[in-house]
Amino acid sequence: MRCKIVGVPVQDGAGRMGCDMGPSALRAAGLVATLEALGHTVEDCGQVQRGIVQPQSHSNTALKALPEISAWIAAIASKAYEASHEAMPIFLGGDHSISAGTLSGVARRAAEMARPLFVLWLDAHPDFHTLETTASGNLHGVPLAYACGLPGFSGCFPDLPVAIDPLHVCTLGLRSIDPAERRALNETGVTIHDMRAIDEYGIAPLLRGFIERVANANGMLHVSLDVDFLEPSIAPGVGTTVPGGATFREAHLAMEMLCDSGLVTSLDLVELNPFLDERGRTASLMVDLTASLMGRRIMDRPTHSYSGSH
Ligand code: NNH
Ligand code: MN
Ligand code: MN
Ligand code: MN
Repeated sequence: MRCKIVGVPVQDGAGRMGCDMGPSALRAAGLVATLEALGHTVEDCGQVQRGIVQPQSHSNTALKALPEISAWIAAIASKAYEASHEAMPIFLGGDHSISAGTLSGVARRAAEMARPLFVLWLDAHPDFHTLETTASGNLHGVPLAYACGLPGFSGCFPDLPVAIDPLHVCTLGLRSIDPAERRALNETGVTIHDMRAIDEYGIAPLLRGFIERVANANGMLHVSLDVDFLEPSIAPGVGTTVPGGATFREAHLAMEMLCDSGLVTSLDLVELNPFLDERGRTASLMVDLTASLMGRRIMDRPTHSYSGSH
């Protein structure tokens, strides 16, 4: 596969500083060499540059860095559209506000190709606030709502070229949902496989159901992987740890199943905060998960293809 690495050093959307070092840490953990060793052609496109910041105000006075994030989204969206031309873009965050831009850009690409865009959101949080409902004011809490066309973003964030159908969005791993997000998720019909569902049914049947929907619709699939999807004891390098996350094997299994599906067309690796990491272990885990998504496997064929005698 042809991969394009796009660094997106945004930190203003998170509550604490350090995510701007995420792209460097992912590169230092060997992302490019890892993908090349799996047989992919990799082009490192360097870092996105923020657009011009226009002064802005909003009735929600809790909002932090609205003009800066808005300028980032515009620049990221155009880069995402460009990088998704006959290549698989891998966006290195940066906090999760970058996905407002990556989703906008890849949704425009999918519309142009007349294919539906599906989104798999791997996160402890749904990031489904609007500019009105966020109480923290941290704009990494809004990108999925923006990309799905929820009201209240116009005039503040760049106009969306095309909104994503919430019925094409599946969240996996949620365990921290604010009341306003809960209401909006219920109203829009986003699929929610929260941690309880993963505990109760296992991650494989939940993910398989979504993959089948994408395949049946000939969809494109954007995967957005927030570090805090993972259990904090294995992934400490993130500002918003929530106990009870996906285990090492649950996360790898999800990536392996996505790889086997052949459906993934773009990827975000977000919320890595190298300032909070322990000797690069979270960065390395994110690279290893990307390797599983891109073809590294325990045996040289999928386990489910084994048949006959044992
Ligand atoms: N919902 C909370 C907020 O809006 C937390 C969001 N933090 C995240 N999202 N890390 O993935 O502030
Ligand atoms: Mn997130
Ligand atoms: Mn999160
Ligand atoms: Mn549909």
